Amino acid sequence: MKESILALALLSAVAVAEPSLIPLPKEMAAGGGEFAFSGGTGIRFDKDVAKEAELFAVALESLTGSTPKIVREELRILLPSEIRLDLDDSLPLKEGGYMLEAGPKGVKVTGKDAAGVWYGTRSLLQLLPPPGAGVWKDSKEAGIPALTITDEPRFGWRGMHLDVGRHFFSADEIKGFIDWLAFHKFNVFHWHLTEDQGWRIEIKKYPKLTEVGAFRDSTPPYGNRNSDDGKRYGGFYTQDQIKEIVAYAAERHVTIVPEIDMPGHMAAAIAAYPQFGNSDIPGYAPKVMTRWGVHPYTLAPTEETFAFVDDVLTELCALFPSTYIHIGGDEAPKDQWEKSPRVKALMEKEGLKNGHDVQSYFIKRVEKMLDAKGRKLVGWDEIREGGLAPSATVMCWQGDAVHSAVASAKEGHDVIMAPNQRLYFDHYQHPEKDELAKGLEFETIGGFRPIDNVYAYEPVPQGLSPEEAKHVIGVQAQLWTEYMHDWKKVEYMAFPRLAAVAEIAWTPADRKNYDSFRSRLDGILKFYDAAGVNRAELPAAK
Ligand code: TNX
Repeated sequence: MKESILALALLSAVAVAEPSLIPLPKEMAAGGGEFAFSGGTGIRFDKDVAKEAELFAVALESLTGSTPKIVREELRILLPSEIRLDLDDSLPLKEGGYMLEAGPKGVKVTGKDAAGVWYGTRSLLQLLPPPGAGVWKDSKEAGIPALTITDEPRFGWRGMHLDVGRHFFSADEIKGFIDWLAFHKFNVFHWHLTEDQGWRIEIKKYPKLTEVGAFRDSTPPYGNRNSDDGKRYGGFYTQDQIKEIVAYAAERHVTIVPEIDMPGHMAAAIAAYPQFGNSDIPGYAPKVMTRWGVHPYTLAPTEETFAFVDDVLTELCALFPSTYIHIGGDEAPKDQWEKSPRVKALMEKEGLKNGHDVQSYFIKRVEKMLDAKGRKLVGWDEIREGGLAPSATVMCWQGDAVHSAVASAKEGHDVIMAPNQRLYFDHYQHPEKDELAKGLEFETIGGFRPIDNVYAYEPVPQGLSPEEAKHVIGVQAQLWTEYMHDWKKVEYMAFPRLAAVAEIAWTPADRKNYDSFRSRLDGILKFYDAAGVNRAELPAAK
């Protein structure tokens, strides 16, 4: 008897302690009673978080179906019950930290900064009954359990990447995705804007980048990666669209880190402006690529090309306020450089021994350009080739990413963990044969990465001292889209695995527990499902 009472007490403690919040907060303590949320509940806000209050009201409206009143703190307007949004920069929390106190008399979210208020309101949304719950159709009254949350992010870079080069997605699809990132407290959207198969950003000084580079003649169809569908394909974002998306993300506390991938993965740009490639080699005939994989076309390390790169970065920096600018650097074959008389002359002049030295020379030149614009360079592992540029941040992706991360951190460079073996969402989440049995459009690049394996990932590699480990500034999942021909497929590959990454990036490592995550995920799935997200199926929670 005693035992069953104890078991019951434990059960209810768990139920109170673990509402369906993803990512799980750092600390949560249950209080007594509950807050009665109703159609009359309004929002009272500090004037410095007016935008956060407005967007919270919009989110509440889309959840509950009724529009809450919002009033500025200093106005003496009485509300029947209220959620208060405040700022307190003396809170002993990291940037983005907040406290959420819910009790019978009201709910208060206090942010260390505006981001903290934003995250607090995201938690609050997840504490309410999910969309589709009966209460929102009937009484519009719901109880929020009394509790106190004290929360802050584990990592400063909580990223999600999306390749729009292989396939192009509309501005509205991008905005919708940013909403989901914000819902899970991600703060970086890494927008991979250029590829061999398509250049997707309007650059005013070089109109052919999009006139020519944004379109290809064919795409490999699902089911046969070595063939061609023969259909012209393409698209790009205008600078006006980009400005709008950047502002949309900023209001949701998401920074967009743009990537212009160079010196490799540049075939589309080189097709548009052949003079910036290695035009002095035999058989030179650049075109926008129609097959996946690694292609030989690289930028030439000439002054003319560096001026082009500088111009592109100037326009890019005017559009994207992000401190970090991603310059790619991955998979740049050295074949063309080895054949180019111009590159040979440069190597002699600069004392460069091999292709890796040329790559390092290239990246260091680009770093200086970004430096002059007050920005920081981030690039994939291969920017290590021939020696890292002095202030570069490395996005570690090869294999488990440990080798590059440990070496870079020990050299004093910041790193972001984005391992191919753990966080590549272009890999299958169910066994390949089960997926392909559903149809060719379920094809992926390969690999197997179920959500529990994603969840188990620990970003800080072993072999770093506590001081060195501080260089691990964050973690990121990647969506490479060779095998994602439309937005439905992107959603299928991203959801619900991105929820696991949100928790890896935010929640203290010692609070992580897969069974708890899986049961909380059931509540979150209701949000996805209500919005019609084409998520993957999951095994039932235990
Ligand atoms: C490697 S990761 C690439 C991408 C591909 C991806 C496919 C990286 C920096 N480069 O170009 O799309 O593999 O998984």
